[in-house]
Amino acid sequence: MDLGAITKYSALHAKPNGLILQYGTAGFRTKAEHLDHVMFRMGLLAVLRSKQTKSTIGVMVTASHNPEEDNGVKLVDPLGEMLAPSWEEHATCLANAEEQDMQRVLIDISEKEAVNLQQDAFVVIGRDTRPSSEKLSQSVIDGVTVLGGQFHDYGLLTTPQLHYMVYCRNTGGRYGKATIEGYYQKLSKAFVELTKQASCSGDEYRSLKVDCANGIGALKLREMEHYFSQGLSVQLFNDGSKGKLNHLCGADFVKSHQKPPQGMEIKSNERCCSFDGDADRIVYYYHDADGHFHLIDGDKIATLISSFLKELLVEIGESLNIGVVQTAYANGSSTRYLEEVMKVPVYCTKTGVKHLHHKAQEFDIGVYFEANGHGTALFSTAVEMKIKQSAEQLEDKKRKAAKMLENIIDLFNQAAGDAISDMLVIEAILALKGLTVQQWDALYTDLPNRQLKVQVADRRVITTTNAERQAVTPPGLQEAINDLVKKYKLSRAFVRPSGTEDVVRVYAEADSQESADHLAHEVSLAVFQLAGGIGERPQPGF
Ligand code: NG1
Ligand code: ZN
Repeated sequence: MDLGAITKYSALHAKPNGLILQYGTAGFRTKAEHLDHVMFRMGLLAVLRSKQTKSTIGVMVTASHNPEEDNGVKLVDPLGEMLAPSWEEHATCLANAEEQDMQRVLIDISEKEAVNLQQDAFVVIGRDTRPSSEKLSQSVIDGVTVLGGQFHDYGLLTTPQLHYMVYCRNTGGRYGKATIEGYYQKLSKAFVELTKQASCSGDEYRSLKVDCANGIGALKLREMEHYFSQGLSVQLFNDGSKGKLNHLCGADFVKSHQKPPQGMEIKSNERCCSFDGDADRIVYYYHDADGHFHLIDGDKIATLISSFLKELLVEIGESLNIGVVQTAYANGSSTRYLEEVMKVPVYCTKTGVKHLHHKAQEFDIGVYFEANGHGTALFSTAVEMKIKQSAEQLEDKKRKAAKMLENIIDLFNQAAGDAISDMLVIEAILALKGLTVQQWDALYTDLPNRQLKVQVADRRVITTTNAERQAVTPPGLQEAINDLVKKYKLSRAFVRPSGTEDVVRVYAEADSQESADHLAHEVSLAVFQLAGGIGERPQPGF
C-alpha cells in the first residue's frame, strides 16, 4: 500500500466532518453531494475485497428509485451477490472514518480479512443516469487506482447488468459474455426461441407499454429492442428525454400510490409495466373496461412464473423441488394461493433481496420476489445440467417442455433481480399460455392493503423477529398491534424500521380498503406513542 498516495488522494475526496452513514440493505444512499468520499473509499474497499476473493468485484453507482438528487453505491460480490455481511461492516467503518483515521481503518480491514496485498485486483464499475453519477463513479476509479487495482468502467448500465458482468467474469465466460452485447444476445436468443413456440400471435400478445422511470432502463431497452423485436414490440414512456428521474413515474411510484405513472396513455386492457430508476424492479398494470386501475405486483409475477415452471416440470416428468420466497410484504392472498392452490411451498425472509436470494439458493428451483417487483428465479447447476440432458434425450412433447425450460433458465438473470429479464420471461409466458393481462390478474384477488411511514426519534428502538412479522421491542407494541388486528376481518399488520430511509414502515391488510386504511392508521398511532414518534401525530386519510 502506498500510504503517501492514499493520503494525498483521500484529501481530494475529503469526508465532511461528522457525517455518519450506514451501509444498509442497498449500500450507501443519501444526497449526492455527501457521497464523494464514500465513492473514493468504496473504490479502495473493492480492491481489498477483490484481492481477498481473487475475483472481480463490482461497484454500482445508483440510488435506484430514490429522487434524482440522491445517489448511492453498492459493492457486488463475485457471483453477483450482495456484499458479505462482515464486509458491509467494514464498508461502514471505512466510510465513517475521519480523514486522519482512514489509513488505519484500511490496514485494520486488510489484517482482519487476511488480504494478500500482493494479489492482483480487478473491479468493474457501472452507473445510472443521475446527473451526479458520472463524477461519483470517477471518484470510485480514483480509489481503485490509488490502491493499484485494475478496472473496467462499463459506464451507463442497469444495476442487474453490472451484476451480470461480475458473474460472467468470475465464471470463466460459461454463464455468458461480459459485454453489453453478450447480455443482449443471451437474453434475446432465449426469448426469441421461447416465443417461437407460442401458438398465439397478433399484436394483442406482442405489444407492451413500458414506463422507464426516466432512467437507465430506457437507454438499455432502446439499445436492446431490435434484438428481440420479432417476439415483442415495446413502446417506451418516461424515457428521460424530458421528465425527471423517478418523479411521478417508475415502479416504486406505481406500486406505492397504486396508480399509473404520469406521461403514459393507457387504453383499456392494454398491458403496461414500469421499471424503477436502475431497472431492477418491475410491476405490471392495466385499466379495465370501466377505467379501473389494476396493479400486478411482484407477488403475482412470482405466482405466474412458479406456476409455469411447475407445469413444465410436470410435463417433463421431473420431480424437482421448487420453492417461492417472499417477505412479510407479500399479499396474504398470494401466499394462500401458492400454498393451497398451487401446492408450492412458500418461505418468508426479512426484507432485502440478499435474504431472499440466499433462501432461494436452497432449492433446485427458487423463485423469489419482493412485492415491489424485485426478484428472479434461481436454478441450481444440477438442475441446469439435468434439463439440458432432457432437452437432448426426451421425446416429442417432453422434449419441447425441456427445451422451453432450458430457454427460461437462460432468460433469467441468475445474478440479480432484473426488470428487463423479468419482463421478457413474463411476456414469453403470457404468449405461450395465451393469457391476457386480465386473466393473469384473475389468478387471485389481492387483499386490500396500506403502507405508511412514521417518523420516530430513533428507529432502532423497534426490533423484530419471525422474518419481521413481530415486534420484540419497544415493550407493549406487539400487544397493541395484536389488539388492533383483532378488530378487522382477514387482517394482518406489522411494523419494521426501514433499511433505506429514516422511518418506521407500517403495513396492514384487511378485507376492505377502508379497514386496511384504518388498521394502518391505528398501528401508526401505536408506533408514534410507543416508539418515540416525532413531529406531527399521524393523521387519518391518505
Ligand atoms: P426498506 O426501506 O428497508 O423498507 C426498501 C424496500 C425493500 C428493498 C429495499 C432496497 C419495501 C417495503 N422495502 O427497503 O423491499 O427493495 O428498499 O431497495 O418495498
Ligand atoms: Zn432499483
